[in-house]
This record gives sequence, structure tokens and C-alpha cells, in this order.
Amino acid sequence: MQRNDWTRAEITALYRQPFMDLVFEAQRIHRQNFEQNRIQISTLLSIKTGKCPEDCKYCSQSAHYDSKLESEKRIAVEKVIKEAIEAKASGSSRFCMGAAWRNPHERDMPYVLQMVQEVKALGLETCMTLGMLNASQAERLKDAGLDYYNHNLDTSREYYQHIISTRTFDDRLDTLDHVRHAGLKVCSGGIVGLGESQNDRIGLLYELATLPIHPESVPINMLVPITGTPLENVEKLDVIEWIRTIATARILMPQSYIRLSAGRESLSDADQALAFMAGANSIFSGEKLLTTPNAGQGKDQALFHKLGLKAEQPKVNVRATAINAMAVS
Ligand code: SAM
Ligand code: DTB
Ligand code: SF4
Repeated sequence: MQRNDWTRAEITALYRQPFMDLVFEAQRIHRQNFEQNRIQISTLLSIKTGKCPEDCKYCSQSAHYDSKLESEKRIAVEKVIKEAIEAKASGSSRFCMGAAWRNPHERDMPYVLQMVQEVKALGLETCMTLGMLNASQAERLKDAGLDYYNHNLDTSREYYQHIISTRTFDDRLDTLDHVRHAGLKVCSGGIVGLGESQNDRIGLLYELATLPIHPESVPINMLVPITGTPLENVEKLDVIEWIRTIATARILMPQSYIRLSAGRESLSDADQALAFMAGANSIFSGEKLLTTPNAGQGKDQALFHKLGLKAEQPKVNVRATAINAMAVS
């Protein structure tokens, strides 16, 4: 059962309880709702990189900072399809395409819609993250076959203004509303290690867990410090706080996939094992996230082997199976 009426006091009490009790409870709830030892794997691809007009203080792609990132215009749909085929072959069940836009322009819509149709036809779940959407754009993406839309709340309502000034927290909620009303699945989470307080992490969890419907997917990013951005020298967050955030998310949103997103490169196998114990059940695989390095496939295979974890199989897509069968006949 989903609860959407969590209070901040309840969440604070959950988050601050003795660590072992928190992780134990999160794993208990995890096993009631998901098959144990199964991890969903997604692959990310940047379809337009850098020169973003937004000023998110953590981001390598913001045009406001000199991160030395090489920008790239929209990449060809054929190149995206090639990457998607490789992602599927290496065990991914979902392919996420991200663009450094404030929002997609109308001239970008035919490009992204074609991409969704073609990736979906490969039998992969599709996800996009393109910035803010209006209602009509969300509906057209849904009609093209998009499964998930990623748009993060990032941090608490109070801390948000210290991190981004070019769009508001309520702008983000509006996009999530359009995505939900279009019938798309919602992927929304946040980023920790921005220099926020524990209360801000609790505030982020409060916002996510009190949405009218919980996001189906909740990415928890750990800051990857980027040289040239205002957060390049921020103090690294204690890993225990990252685990507490994950475990509390699992308890508050029992049926959501909790994804270990950015930052795994800086975490040990033991840290990640503890995160899975705390109820995380999804990762991004591959050598690269959008612009920063990720634990490569070999490392992840070794980790899965060590921990006895298995990849969740892609959901069968009847139309895609038929198309693939035609392609090989
Ligand atoms: N431009 C789109 C947007 O902001 O909605 C989509 C891509 S954006 C890179 C997606 C998310 O990645 C951000 O909301 C943030 O949580 C995360 N992210 C970006 N840069 C990061 C970094 N340096 N470290 C950790 N997470 C990061
Ligand atoms: C999300 O929450 N994390 C992913 C995905 N959604 C798009 C992005 C992580 C980006 C990390 C920094 C980079 O590689 O540029
Ligand atoms: Fe642009 Fe997204 Fe980076 Fe913000 S997080 S600067 S919106 S690419």
C-alpha cells in the first residue's frame, strides 16, 4: 500500500533511528515488495551535451560555468540506436536518453519522437530526460512509446534556491504533473552531497513521498564534483548519510525502484552492498553516465557475482519481439 501523507516528523524519526534498525526495516520492506537479489539495469546516453542555459551548481553541462566539457550538438538517431542495441546486448532493460536543454523546443520534437519509437521497437524500456515539458509534449512522448520521464526534484524546497536559480521548485513539480497526467511513468529523485543539511535530505524525501503518486523510479545521485563548477570543493558526504537516504526512501516508497545513480565510481563494493541491503534495486551500467565516468560493466559483473545479484530481465514487448523476429527471418 502507498502512503502519501507522511509527515516530516515521521520521516525524521525514520531517518534518524539507529542505523542497523533502519537498514533492517528497509530490507524487510524491500523483500515484501520485490524479488530479493534482483537489480534493474539501465543505460544512459547523452543525446545533446553541454551549453545548457540552466545554472545547476553541480552540473558539468551548465553554460554558466567553465567545466572544460566538450559540447556536442544533437547526435544522429542511428547512433542512438546502435548504442541502444549494445546496451540491450550487455543486459540493460531500460535505455535513458538525456539532453542538456532547459526544455525541448518544438523543432526538437520530431527528433526525440522518432528516437523513442525506434528504441522501443528494439524491446527496451525507454526513458528520457530533456528538462521541463509542457502537457502536449508529455502526451506526444507517451504516444510515441516513451515509458519513463526523468525529472528530479534534486533537493529540499528550502535548499533548492541555493543550487538552481533559473527555474523554480514549482516548475519542476509542474513538469512532473504533466508527465503523470500523460500516463508516463515518473522517474524523480535527487542529489546528495551538495553541502545540504540532513534536514534537507529529509525534506527531499518528504517531497517525493508526498507526491500524489510515488515516482515509479527514484534515482539517488551522489555529487560527482566537477572542476569549474561552484560545488567543485564541497566536502564529501559521509557514506552512512547516503545509505540512510536510500533506506528511508525504500521505507517511504515501498514499491518504487530506488536507483544508485551518479557517484558509484567513488564508492567501494562494500558501500554499494550496503546500499543494496538498504533497498536499492537499480543501477546505471556502462563506462559513462552523461558526461562523467561510471563503474564499467566488468566491475559491475564482478560485483554482482560477488554478491549473488542478478539483472532483472527486460519486460517482454510483444510488438518489439515481432519486429525483431521479422528482422532475422
Ligand atoms: N537536463 C535535464 C534535467 O536537468 O532535468 C536532464 C539531465 S540532468 C544531468 C539529470 C540529473 O543528473 C540532475 O537532476 C542531477 O540530479 C544529476 N546530476 C547532474 N550532474 C551531476 C553531478 N555532477 N553529480 C551527481 N549528479 C548529477
Ligand atoms: C539521474 O538522476 N541521474 C542520471 C540521470 N538521472 C539522467 C544522470 C547522472 C549524471 C551525472 C553527471 C554526468 O555524467 O554528467
Ligand atoms: Fe542543464 Fe540538466 Fe545540467 Fe541543470 S542538470 S545544467 S538542466 S543539463
